Amino acid sequence: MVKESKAKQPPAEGRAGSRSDLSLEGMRRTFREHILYTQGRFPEIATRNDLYMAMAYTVRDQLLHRWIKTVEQLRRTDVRIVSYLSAEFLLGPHLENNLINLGIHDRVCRTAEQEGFDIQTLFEQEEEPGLGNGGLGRLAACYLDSLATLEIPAIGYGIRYEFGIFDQEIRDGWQVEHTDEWLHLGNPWEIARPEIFYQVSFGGRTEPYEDDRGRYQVRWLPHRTVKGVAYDTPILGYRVNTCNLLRLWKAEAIESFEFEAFNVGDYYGAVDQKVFSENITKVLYPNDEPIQGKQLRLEQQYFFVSCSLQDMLHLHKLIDGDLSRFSRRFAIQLNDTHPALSVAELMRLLVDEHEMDWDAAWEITCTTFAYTNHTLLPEALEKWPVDLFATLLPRHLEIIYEINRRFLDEVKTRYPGDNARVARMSLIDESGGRYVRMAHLACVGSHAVNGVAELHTQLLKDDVLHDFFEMMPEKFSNKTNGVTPRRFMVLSNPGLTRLITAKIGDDWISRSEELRRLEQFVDDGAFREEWRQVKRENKQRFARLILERTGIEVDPSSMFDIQVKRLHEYKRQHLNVLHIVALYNRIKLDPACDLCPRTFIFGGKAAPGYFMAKLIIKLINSVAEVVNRDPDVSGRLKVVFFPDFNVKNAKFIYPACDLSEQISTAGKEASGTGNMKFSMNGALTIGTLDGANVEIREEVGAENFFLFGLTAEEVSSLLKNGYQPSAYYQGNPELQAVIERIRSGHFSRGDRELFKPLLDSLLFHDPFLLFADFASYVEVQRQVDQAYRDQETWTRMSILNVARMGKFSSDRAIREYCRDIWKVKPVPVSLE
Ligand code: F58
Repeated sequence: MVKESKAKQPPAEGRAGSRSDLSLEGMRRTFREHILYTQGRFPEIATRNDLYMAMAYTVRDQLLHRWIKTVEQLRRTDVRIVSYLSAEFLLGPHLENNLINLGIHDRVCRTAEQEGFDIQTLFEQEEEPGLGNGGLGRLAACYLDSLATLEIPAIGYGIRYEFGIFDQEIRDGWQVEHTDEWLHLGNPWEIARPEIFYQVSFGGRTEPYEDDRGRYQVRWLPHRTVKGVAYDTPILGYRVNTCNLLRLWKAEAIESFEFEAFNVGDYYGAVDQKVFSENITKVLYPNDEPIQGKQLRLEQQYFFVSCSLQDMLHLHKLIDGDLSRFSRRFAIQLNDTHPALSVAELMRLLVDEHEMDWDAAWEITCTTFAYTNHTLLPEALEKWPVDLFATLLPRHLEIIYEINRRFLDEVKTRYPGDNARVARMSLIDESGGRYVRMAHLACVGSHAVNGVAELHTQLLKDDVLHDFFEMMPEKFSNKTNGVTPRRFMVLSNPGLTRLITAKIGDDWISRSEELRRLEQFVDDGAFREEWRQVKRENKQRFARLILERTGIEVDPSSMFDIQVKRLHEYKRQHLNVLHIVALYNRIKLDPACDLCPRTFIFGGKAAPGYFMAKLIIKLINSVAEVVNRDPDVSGRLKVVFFPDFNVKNAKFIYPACDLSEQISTAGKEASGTGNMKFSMNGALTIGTLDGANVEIREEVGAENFFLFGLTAEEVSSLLKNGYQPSAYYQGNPELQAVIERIRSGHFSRGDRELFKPLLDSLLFHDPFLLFADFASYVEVQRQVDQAYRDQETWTRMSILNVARMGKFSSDRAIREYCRDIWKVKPVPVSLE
């Protein structure tokens, strides 16, 4: 793995003999002590989990040592702290990542090997905290890594779900969901803080009163109150001493039992109250689109927002005391609209609880918050029924009405007589039922609003948030997403990391622009051969895992063509399937036809209630079953659905890829981040001009990217002018044959009904324009097939992809947020 350059290593600090001793001997001793005194085990009978736990505690000691130093440094400096509010953090396993960031990964692995100790099985033992659905949650995790690496004081705030994203099993080709019991063997990375808790109330009514200064005030008389308890996870930066916190909230009953109810004999009523409270943080909603109107989801959002803001106010009071300076202490980023209630809650805390004037409170609120939008799908914009709001958060609804009243006054002044605009911009949607529009609340209550890729930001300005952009253009900016090279290169792809580091040193790990220096080796044949060797080994490693998890044997010398991401019609996994069936048809027509051997690999979870997405999984598996067994295919095509795609097994997938499928309908994918992870690991992309694909292509060069399909503009005008999928269908015999092959029941044991809903949707609606893009996709896939035959050229393209992907490090993204939005600077931490 990475060679640890002495210069970059923080000093081997820590008092000898103490738990912060980072020497091998010191860590060995701490490890033995944790087996005995933390796990309470005799080493001879320690289980694999005991060993993993002891190892994790040994590493955590190192993190906490650095966290203490970070806090001490913050106490000495008057700095602004970034507070990243997100309903999801998809962290992935901690152990190996922390070893890398501590700079001791290779040393620990080498020593373990010498002592005959299989450290890989310890890494395997860790259950990942799957506290997120997909891109948005994983982005939050990458940003925490970069914040710490850039030595920015920061706190992540979120929800400690007892059950994260479900585990996926494939049974008879269908997705089956299992509860994610990530906490069942304990979580050594978190520190429970039973003494850090806040009360959060729900329901009831409000009541006006006059305060002692004769001012109009409102008090909220809630119906019920729960307690939020803090659980902290230390987040260490890469080879720096900054160790920030991720603070997740767990809901508990205020008292274990309501004693009054208990005493009058209502034992079950009392227990109900406890169960009711704890329900709030029981489970992550497994949808990658919002579920509108689910009360528990709104409770989750308010619960974590309220705990987090109360915590920030508490911390601020400890350090400063003057609330008017709150926004100088905290820069709060809203990760999508899930925490947008913060705007109303901060106003409530300042105005009702701290008796601040509305205008002063509003000024603080707007200077504190910034909002990131992550979607372009209009149906994915969150809105909550006003009735539900009134029942659950009556005071917040009043505050939102007041914010709206003042805001719409401004709109009316700016655009006199433009009633349509007022209706469009209102925080309340009254176009059919009444709803609170969370994106509008976030826009109005923030000083900065950003999209996550250039194209996405442009479409926000032109379309989704056009009125807001027109009225306050200065708020809008773009912050193209990035991913952390620590997890997605160093940890996932040790072979490539070693090869790159041998050529250009290891600075690129925290200065990703340095990767450009690889370009000078692109003409070096020996280097290209080493590059291919790394890819070969990664493919062999993944092939073994595929065999273990699916029973399917794949050929590592075939092209690995991979699409892993949440299942969604706009992401068009089924377009990929149509192409596979087209190739299959060609083979059936001409068994000798010349095709470059390919292994098509899919992975991703479908929302449990999303019928079409689940049917697409079934289709992939059905096609796989037939294609993989057909003797005519004779190994030229293989199709695999790799089950339970998550952060833990992603490390085997990205590095093994030759061709990355980023084929969403243009204008639908806000950014995508998987596209970055693949390209950084030397895969070439076949993709549309959507999300960050546009910028990836710009960076790596059009000649190193397989582009196909309509542009966002073409998509939108086609839809506007009445798109007819049948026109494309009639004009394309190959497409007809593909559809006919599926319709005939060839992949469903003669069942012509099974895939009918999917085919009908395509033939009669095709909202994501698969038919319109089919011909172009198939043609570019033909070019891919040709290109892969020339391995020398392919390798050049692969090297250039990696060399030119520096922009897509989350370090770059976080630097931009720091400079343009949060106005914060690094605060180095020393261990002295
Ligand atoms: C994703 N959104 C975007 N939402 O789809 C993707 O293009 C982008 O790269 C990524 O955010 C990061 O910016 C996304 O993952 C969710 O999962 C939400 C979960 C909660 C319900 C609503 C969707």
